[in-house]
Amino acid sequence: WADLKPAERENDPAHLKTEILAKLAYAVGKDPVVANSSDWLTATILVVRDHIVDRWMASTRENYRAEKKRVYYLSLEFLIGRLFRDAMNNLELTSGITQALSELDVDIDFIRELEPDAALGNGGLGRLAACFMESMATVGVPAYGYGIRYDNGLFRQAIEDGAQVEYPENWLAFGDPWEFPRREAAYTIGFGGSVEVTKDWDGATTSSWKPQETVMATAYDTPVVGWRGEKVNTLRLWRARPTSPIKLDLFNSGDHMGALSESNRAKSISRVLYPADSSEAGQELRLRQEFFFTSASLQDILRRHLQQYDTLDNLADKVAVQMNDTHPALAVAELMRLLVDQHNLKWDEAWTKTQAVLSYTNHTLLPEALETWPVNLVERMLPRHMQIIYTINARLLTDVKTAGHSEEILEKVSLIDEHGGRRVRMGNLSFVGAHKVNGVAGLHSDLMKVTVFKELHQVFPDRITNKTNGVTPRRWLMQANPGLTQLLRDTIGDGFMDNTEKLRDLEPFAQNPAFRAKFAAVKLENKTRLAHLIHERTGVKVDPTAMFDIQVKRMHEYKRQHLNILETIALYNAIRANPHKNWAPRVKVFAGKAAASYWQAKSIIRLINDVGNVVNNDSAVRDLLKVVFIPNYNVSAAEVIMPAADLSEQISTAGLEASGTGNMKFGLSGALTIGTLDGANVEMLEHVGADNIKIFGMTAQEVEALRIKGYNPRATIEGIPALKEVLDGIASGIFSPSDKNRYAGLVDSLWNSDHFLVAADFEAYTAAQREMDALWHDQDAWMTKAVLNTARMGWFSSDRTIREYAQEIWNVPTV
Ligand code: 26V
Repeated sequence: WADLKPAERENDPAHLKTEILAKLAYAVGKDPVVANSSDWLTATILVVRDHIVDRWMASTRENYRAEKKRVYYLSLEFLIGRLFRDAMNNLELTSGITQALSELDVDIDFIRELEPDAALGNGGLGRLAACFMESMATVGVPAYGYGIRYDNGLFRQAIEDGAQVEYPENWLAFGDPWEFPRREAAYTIGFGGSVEVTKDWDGATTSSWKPQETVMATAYDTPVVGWRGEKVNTLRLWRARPTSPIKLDLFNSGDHMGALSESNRAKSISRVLYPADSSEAGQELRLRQEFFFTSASLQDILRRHLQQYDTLDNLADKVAVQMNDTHPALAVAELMRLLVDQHNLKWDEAWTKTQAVLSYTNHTLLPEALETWPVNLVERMLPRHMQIIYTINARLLTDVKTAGHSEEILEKVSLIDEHGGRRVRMGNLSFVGAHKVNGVAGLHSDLMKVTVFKELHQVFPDRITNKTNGVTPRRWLMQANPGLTQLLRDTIGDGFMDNTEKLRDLEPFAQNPAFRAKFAAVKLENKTRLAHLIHERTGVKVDPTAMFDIQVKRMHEYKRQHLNILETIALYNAIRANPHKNWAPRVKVFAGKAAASYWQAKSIIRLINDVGNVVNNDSAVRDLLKVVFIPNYNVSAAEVIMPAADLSEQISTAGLEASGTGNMKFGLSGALTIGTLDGANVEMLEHVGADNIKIFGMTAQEVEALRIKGYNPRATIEGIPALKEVLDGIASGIFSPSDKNRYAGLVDSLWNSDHFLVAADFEAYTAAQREMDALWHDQDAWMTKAVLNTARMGWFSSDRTIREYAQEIWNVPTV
């Protein structure tokens, strides 16, 4: 023991075993002979957590001592998943803990799966926030994530009779061993009421908001450990509590329900994650969530700053606040209110600071996902903030007018949309209150300048910048794909683990048959693991040697899972017509949740399941085609799915997928991409080279041109016999014999509007798929491309993305 180096000492199995047994006894309260698997998991997590805590306190202390600038990432979503393997891996304790547990007769892979998957997010935006937290710790950016500690995360999806059914999720049922409740960090959040204006002795006025209702925000902290455990940051999630648990006067007068209703109204703010990632949330509760976590976070930030510096003069030198989409956009008005009304700054001074501190990331151009709130709702819920928004707007419009811009531009940059009921434009509010505004991939950032923010970009041409997304290679390569990681270490050494650009050293091995064989063997092992999961969850047996062709992501018409399933049906028809042709055996894998009220998306899920039912039981296609829908896609499922793909489907209508991040996770594990020129696919093409990615279909420009010219889906479908046959088949009830009209809505919408241009891209997609078939038959060529994908994906690490934010938006150093 004494001879071991500190790192080895920490990872010493004998020592870890003692620590686990101690936790089991004194924290869990169990004797090893009666402890169940969950008890062992809790005890082990608490041991790992102890190893994090020393580094956490050291990081926090050092950041304070060196007066480092802190970055605050405000996000309504953090799609974290499980933390056990992540924390162990980053502390490099995996081997020690595995051995310690095995000596205790505990199977680490079994208990690992008992940890709930923390799904405090919907999809890409929430998972990006989680990758960013890990990368900020890794590159040494002192950072806090701020969000909401939802009692219930994203619903659990079951497939019943082929259709999605939603069940509540309860990740906190047995408590969360990672979190530290911070009773001392609590803030009062106001709602409603009125604004009082007082005149000072010199005639200046002070406004003061008298809320009618108050709610407490209390903090729960989770440490976020970076790679090699060097730095540890904090994820601080707010929980809503009533300011007074029950109204005693009501309670004593016998109105027990009335006394509790106010308490429930408060608690409901942090009850549940909104399970939609587009289309207006609209409800008042959503706006209450947005203000609740924004206000609590800003109060906490100012308190921490003043505690350390006792002045706000240096606020912008020491604080950067990133708004993840417009969900925290009220930060613009709330920071102004805190600075002007509570800390007595002059308006102009406060505005300069606000803009210098805040920046904003846009994640979508879909019109239905751009937030606006009715002026009368904001006025009622946040009267002082509405005044502040009006003042910001008045000054903005004056400046823009003075600069000589037209009436038309004025109307578009205004924070208020005056058409059809007055609404506050949260995108414009965020843009105007921020010093930098970024998109999440090159194409997306360019499109922002000519669509949603066209006029604001004309007025503030230096504000929009691009920060192409990335994913953390620790979770998505090292942890999810240990087989490949080991092969890479044996082949090119460990350098890529600290700098993914070094994956480039793999390039020459793409031409090496012996290496390709090992690469293929790892892939087959990963596919076998996925085949087990598919069998477990769907009852369908799939052949791991077939091509695994995978589309997993939220269900959305713009992502075009229907293009994929329609082409699958066409393939099925072709196989039946010509069963002895040299087809490439394929397993078509789908997974993803639909928002509960999104009928068309749910209809697509059902169609995929219905098609699977027919295809998988048709002896005529033998094992040439299988179609499976894996229920309840989440981070943990993704960790099994991504490393097992041969082909990654990234087929959104060009111009509509802001970036995509699944595309990067697939690519890292050596999947080939079939995709449109959309989002980050464009940059993947640049990095992996045109020979190693299959791009098809219309470009964003062509999409726009076709829409302007007028798109006729009926004529398009009539011109593609294979597609017409597919649609007629679906409409005639081939896949839904018990309910022949089940897909009338879906099929009609394709014939009559096809807003996402499925028919327009159908032939290009089919041709691209047949090219992939041909390539599959040349396994040497396929594997060469697969290796080159892994070798050239290093740039898509979220470490690179975070370094760019640090340098160009936050002005903080990285290590
Ligand atoms: C919008 C709304 C609208 C109201 C209901 C609740 C809600 C929740 C989330 C959103 C915004 C979703 C935007 C989003 O997730 N965008 C995705 O962001 C990824 C990370 O940047 C990116 O890779 C995906 O392409 C993009 O769709």
